Amino acid sequence: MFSRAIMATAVVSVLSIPLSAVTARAPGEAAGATPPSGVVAVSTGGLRVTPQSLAVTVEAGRRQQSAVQLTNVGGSAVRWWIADGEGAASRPGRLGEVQRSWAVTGMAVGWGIGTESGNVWISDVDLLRNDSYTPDGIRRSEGWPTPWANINPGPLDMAYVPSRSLMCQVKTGAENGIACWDPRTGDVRADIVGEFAWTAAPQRGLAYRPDDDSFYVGGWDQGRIYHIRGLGNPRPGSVISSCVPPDRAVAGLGWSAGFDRLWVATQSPRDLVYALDPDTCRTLATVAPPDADPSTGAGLDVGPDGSLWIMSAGVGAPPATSGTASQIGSGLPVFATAPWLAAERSSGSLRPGGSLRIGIRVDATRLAPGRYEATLYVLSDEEQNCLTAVPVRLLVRPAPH
Ligand SMILES: [Ca+2]
Repeated sequence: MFSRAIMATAVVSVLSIPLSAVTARAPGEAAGATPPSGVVAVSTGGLRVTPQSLAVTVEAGRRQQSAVQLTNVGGSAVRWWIADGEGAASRPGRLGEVQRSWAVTGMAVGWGIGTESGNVWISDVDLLRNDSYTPDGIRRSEGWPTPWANINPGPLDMAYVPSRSLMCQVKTGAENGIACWDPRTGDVRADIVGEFAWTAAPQRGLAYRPDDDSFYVGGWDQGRIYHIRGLGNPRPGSVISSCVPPDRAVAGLGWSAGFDRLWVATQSPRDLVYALDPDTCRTLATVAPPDADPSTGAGLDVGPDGSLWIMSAGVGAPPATSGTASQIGSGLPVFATAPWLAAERSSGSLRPGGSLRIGIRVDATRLAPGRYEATLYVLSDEEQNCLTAVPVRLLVRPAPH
């Protein structure tokens, strides 16, 4: 019967939180089945997430309610975010963990960076070119001049638009704007120019946000980050909102989907990289680049695995360096939302000792009978980015005839 449709593996909480709403039996298991050994709770710093996994059974065409419990067992307040992703957990690199770092070869002054189809594109602001590299820094043959970019500053930060297979890039000079080019030919296929608050001055950093086809653009001339409409909108480039980041020396921008974080590289004495709330520019995390050179922060991109690609710009003068590209962990996974799963709240904060039950909705109204897998990601700001992944297994049973 429907009233017995939800079942999950029993999980014990050390806090004696009533888990009746989220603990039940998997199909075929006896009541009160022993939980997996060692499974008590998952902790990310001070934030404990229970249960450690959810198993739900529901009849096709039905909805079901489950829940997770967040408890702050640490000594200070934590902010948290929760999101659902399809499939098994994607494990990101730890924030700031250096995965790759290489000197850019064959360039004068490497500056902007963007990734697509396994290529790492880097712009040369002195030779006015974009060239492609393997993720390990081997220069590939694909590379194109940028006659549309004026010298000083030249072609700057990049952001790939997957739906159009175009690399978009900040251009400055006679016309401040964005040029979008075909990585296979170098030809500009679209651009965004016009009279906007952000085209009144040169910009540096560019990020693309696929869920609403928009860009973020910003630079140190204005010290402001603009959220602007993308190419598929009636008025590309028009401003949706803007905010002022904690360090106004904006050089590069990147976007992490799922948890909606805007990454900002700065060209400052410390060259810090910030994760910001995209609506308010509030700082959510910071990370220092792997190189110690001051005031070389430049382009930034979020790679297909969620990691950050950052450029330390070449200096161009003796002893010349053409720049360093580094891939570092963001602490954030890459995932697509699970259409049948939803948390009732997406973010909040918890004081020490505080506890919160978050309803989880499972919707099988559009699912065929079968097994489905998803993950609930709970992120907290303890030690900046702490992630807990809660696997969700769903069995959809045929509706009774
Ligand atoms: Ca970028």
